Amino acid sequence: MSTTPTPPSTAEDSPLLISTEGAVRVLTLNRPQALNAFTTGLLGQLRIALDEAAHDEAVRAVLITGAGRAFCAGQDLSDPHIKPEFDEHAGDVDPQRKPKAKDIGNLLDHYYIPLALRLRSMPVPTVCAVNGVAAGAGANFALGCDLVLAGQSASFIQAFSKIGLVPDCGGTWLLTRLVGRARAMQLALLGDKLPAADAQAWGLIARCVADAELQSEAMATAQKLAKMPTRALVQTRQALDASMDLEFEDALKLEAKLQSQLGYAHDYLEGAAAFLSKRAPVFKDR
Ligand code: T3D
Repeated sequence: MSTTPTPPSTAEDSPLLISTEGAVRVLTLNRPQALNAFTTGLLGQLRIALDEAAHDEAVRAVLITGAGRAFCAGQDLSDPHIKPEFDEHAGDVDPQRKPKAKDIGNLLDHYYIPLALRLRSMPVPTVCAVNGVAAGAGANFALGCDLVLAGQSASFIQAFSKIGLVPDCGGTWLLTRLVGRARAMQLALLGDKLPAADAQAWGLIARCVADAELQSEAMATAQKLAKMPTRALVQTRQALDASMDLEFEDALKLEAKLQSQLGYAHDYLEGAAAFLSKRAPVFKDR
């Protein structure tokens, strides 16, 4: 299985559209004919695009959304690249070798895990605008973002159980932390559709908004974050994630360690000075 992703393109027919609005990098999943389902090509392009945003000092927030009526239907179940190596290179292999079953773990190792880790370690805040159904890995990729907004007609489906799989792309970790074990089990076992309004009520996502306002609200949120002290926002993500596995005293110590680092940074000095002189701060740390 190849691990070298194709470079992203801004061509209209590219599976990933990339644009920039001010300091916000916008990534749009663009396979509407298949509800933006992930192919290995799209997964690779997404990872490269996130890498590029991470390394571009001018980018201070990332906004992710989908083209068409869906956000993402998860793994493209017809993607030829996920068929076994034996099938793809039938002429090259030992004819005595027996075909092995498709190793989905391999797909996760090479594509989903690097993508989920890249998303969760972004040096800038991430916003997801869930514009329609988010199923399987598509749901969990969305939930891996820092702030998730969804249109009222959007929904979340842990589709894995319906095809004999466990939640992946971080789903087991994310769901239990976001909604607790009982609701995580309900979502993961039954694989039923959870409407966006319920997702908000359950604490799975930050906000459910009117469909017509989703993109403008998400962009406004991303632009707001882009003007804020980026390093502090990212360390807040790290501290909140770490807190789930820490004793109270250890969480206090982690907070002190992070404040110690941030207290010497430009943004704290700027933030405090701006407050005292009653002017708007200009943050620049990343
Ligand atoms: O190899 C592995 O499996 C690795 C696993 C990785 C993790 C996963 O993500 S596993 C979960 C994979 N996703 C699913 O199981 C979801 C499958 N899709 C659905 O259940 C439904 O499509 C939705 C509930 C998401 C939406 O339903 P609906 O009625 O609004 O749309 P539809 O008619 O089902 O789909 C529209 C088209 O998109 C259709 O194509 P067509 O008939 O118009 O040519 C459908 O086949 C296509 N589509 C939808 N989901 C996928 C897909 N094509 C490929 N892969 C998909 N996941």
